[in-house]
Amino acid sequence: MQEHDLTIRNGTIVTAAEAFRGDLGIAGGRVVAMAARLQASARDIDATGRLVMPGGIDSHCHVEQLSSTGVMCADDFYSATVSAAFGGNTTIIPFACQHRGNSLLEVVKDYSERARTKAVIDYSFHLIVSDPTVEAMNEHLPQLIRRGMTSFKVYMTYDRLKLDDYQLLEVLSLANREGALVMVHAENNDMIRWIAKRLLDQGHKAPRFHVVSHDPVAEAEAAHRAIAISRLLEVPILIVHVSGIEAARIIRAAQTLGAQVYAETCPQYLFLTAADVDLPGLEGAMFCCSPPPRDYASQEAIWAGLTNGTFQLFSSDHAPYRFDESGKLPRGSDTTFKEMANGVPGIELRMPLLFSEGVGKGRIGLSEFVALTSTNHARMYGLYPRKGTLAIGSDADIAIWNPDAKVEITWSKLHDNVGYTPYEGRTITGWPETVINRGRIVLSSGTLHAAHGSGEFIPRGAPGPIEQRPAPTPDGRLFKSLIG
Ligand code: DUC
Ligand code: ZN
Ligand code: ZN
Repeated sequence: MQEHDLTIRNGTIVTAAEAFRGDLGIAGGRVVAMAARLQASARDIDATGRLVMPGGIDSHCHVEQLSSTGVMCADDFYSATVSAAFGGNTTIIPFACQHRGNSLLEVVKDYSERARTKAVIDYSFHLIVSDPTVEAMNEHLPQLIRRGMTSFKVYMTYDRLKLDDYQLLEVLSLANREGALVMVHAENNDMIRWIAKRLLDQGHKAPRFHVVSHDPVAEAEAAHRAIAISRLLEVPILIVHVSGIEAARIIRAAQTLGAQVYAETCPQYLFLTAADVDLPGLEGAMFCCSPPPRDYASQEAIWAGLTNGTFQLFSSDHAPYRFDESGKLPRGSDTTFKEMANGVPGIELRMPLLFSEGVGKGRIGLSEFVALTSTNHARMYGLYPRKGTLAIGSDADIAIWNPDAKVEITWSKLHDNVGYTPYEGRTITGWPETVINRGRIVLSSGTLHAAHGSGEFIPRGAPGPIEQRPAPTPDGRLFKSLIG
């Protein structure tokens, strides 16, 4: 009989397809046995009353990244991966960000070096492409794709990052040719700029005007345009951090037409609204991200999108900036909404929040939770089946959850370097107690065991298809076309 380095017994194993009582055997960093009963190995975890799930994959987080205005994130690869691990993750995919004038090869070299000595869980990189020069397009991107960075993010907004439509066409067509996936930040730059200028001219500087300037129509228009570009080329596209009801509907409509449009949403669009940004003084800056949190109708539409198949991915968009001059408030109390660093933290709370409010409140099932937080990320970004599932031969990337643990959220219990959480004071139910990455126990019972630099870079394969669920048409035409 095969010797196991570690066994996990008596738990409920959950994958994106099923949940069943079973035991896991791990050897050489991989799952090598799954059975109703296994003998305990020398190292054995009793998972009675616990859920044994694939470790989370947070495929949208900003770590040790310089913003386009020169602000460095508050989390480096150490604090970000520790925080991610405490939130049940075993892999993160942050962004190696090209600013204009930068060589993508140099950007990746520098980013790899930063990660190598610090990460405590596995990681890969997306690229951010802001300067698609001939050299970047013809040489650097194809080379980096071959080295396993098979996805890149492009921006339709932010003056110093945005691509125009022609450039978007070029980047999508290259991605298709070379086997990569394009992630799009969809907001109309000129609409936002135009509104913001008029607000500032009239003396409206407070954080809540950030939400006013990032009107939902700006998001919906850009989503529609990005989809049109993708349809024109018949190339898949992924619209990230969808916040509003209108954008969600536009994406759903395109999916119903058969367009290869995928979408991601994030905790801030389920659990925050514009009212959170409307606080006295500058405090609302702690809740400002782009696109911004919206209203209850949008929250409901985002929940609906998680269950009806509009969204394949639930990511954090962790963008860690402290509430001080190093991040949110570069000009102290004089900072206007246009000058604040954009983004909210969420790498540790992404899964606990969704588990508590989604699974715990009956909005999504356990397997949907696993799909939205892990399996679909692995499939979408070319990590499957090595990661994102529990199967013979997969990496032993596992989070063991106590579904009954009650936790009052307070920043001092978290492990990021941000200094606050937008979810302070909420009580949630369910928390990952033990996290295992490639068979290594990264943490258990609140104690970190993993050393700096023990996480590995994981090169990724071609982006994989995810089954899209067509929307039922209200008048039954889809049904009729199927049976003649
Ligand atoms: N918006 C982004 O596009 N990126 C980081 C954070 C944010 O709010
Ligand atoms: Zn973005
Ligand atoms: Zn982001």
